[in-house]
Amino acid sequence: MNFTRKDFPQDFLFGAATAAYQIEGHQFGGAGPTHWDTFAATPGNVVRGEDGARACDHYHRFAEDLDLLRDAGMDAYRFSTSWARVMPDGRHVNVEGLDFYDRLVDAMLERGLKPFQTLYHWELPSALADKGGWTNRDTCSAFADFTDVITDRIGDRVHAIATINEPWCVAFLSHFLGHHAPGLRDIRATARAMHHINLAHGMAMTRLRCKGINNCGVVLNFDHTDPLDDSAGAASAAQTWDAIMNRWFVEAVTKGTYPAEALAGFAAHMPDSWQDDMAEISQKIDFMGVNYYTRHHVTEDKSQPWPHLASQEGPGAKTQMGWEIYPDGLRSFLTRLATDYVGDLPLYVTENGMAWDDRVENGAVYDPERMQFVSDHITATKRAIDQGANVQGFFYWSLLDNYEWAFGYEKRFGMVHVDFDTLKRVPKASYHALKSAIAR
Ligand code: IFM
Repeated sequence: MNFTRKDFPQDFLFGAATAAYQIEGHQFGGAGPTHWDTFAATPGNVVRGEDGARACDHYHRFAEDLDLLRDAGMDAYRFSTSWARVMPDGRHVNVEGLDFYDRLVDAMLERGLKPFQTLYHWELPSALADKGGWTNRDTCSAFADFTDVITDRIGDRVHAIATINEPWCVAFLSHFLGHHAPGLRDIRATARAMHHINLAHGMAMTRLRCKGINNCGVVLNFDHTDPLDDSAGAASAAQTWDAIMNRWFVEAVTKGTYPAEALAGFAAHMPDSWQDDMAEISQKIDFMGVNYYTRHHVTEDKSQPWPHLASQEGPGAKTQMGWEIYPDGLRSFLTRLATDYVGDLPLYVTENGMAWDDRVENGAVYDPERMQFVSDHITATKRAIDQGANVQGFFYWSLLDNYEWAFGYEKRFGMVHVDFDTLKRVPKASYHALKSAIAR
């Protein structure tokens, strides 16, 4: 790797991230059904119809997984707490679920890892999905109730709490593009979900503040967007895409507004009196999490209804996901956020990583592509800090190979290889390289 810990400010945190449904094993510990279980059980949605029933069995193997983080010299662990595990029907508490997160957080602290909790990383309880999920405003208050329940149990020991992971994926990817649960392709449902997921963030923040909890924020995903060519149509399509994907959430949370280019399509479908929610949505946060993976080239497509655009991957080298590797996009977002939206508010790179078709050979995994990727993105983060962005940490996605949503177990993002038959963990070469780079 082309950096060491000494290149970063003294308190800069290095860590890795995961999410509950992707690793825990949802058939254990009394967790309730989620909309991802039903999405996966519907033919055509997920590669081989795979779901998170067993995943990495982290539910039983979390001690071994946390040892891996500690042994790598990591400072922090970003994890999520499953709503459907804690409240299987979205309303009533499953004590076994709370006990699990209690043990998990204590085990992090025993290993000197700072717990970075995410409240919602996508496993919506089916009982709430049945009532319209994120298209229904009531889901926001149910989420605030879940926030109370889980915070009353572990809020005294977590270092930081993010409300929602990647609201764009929860809303647009899942209700407009149909790639994630609930798999809708409906602009009205999308507009409602785009607003309600922000409101859920705001209501959860209100509950956290009522309890006097600090170090709370939200995790947004950003996609570097360039026009495909020099035409005016491509320029305007890129602006529209940037508004839907990158600006909708950050503008709402930091300024209490939605970008005009996105409202041009969504306004007619928004819930009544949505403007009245913007103050709660834009209340003060303590940090912003930034998830960054790739860039897109965008062009106009007038043959399609709004947003009249088509997007394609940029020309550079691609990961196993087919995503272009473009490290400077991370520098660019971190500095853009500091300049245009958050000023000196602490930023964390809460996800960055790549999938590759990794194989175990002679008991080891050699992944030079990932070593380069991580090195280049952490160096891009350093450049953003040098240019004035207040970035305080970097979390690799992901600690383990895991359930990659609609791609099932096919795409391997982990720094640790998981054999999904035996569940054996094998740290990859990138794990060892990062460990050397961040050794104190
Ligand atoms: O696996 C996902 C994660 O759940 C959210 N951010 C992107 C990752 C890679 O697709």
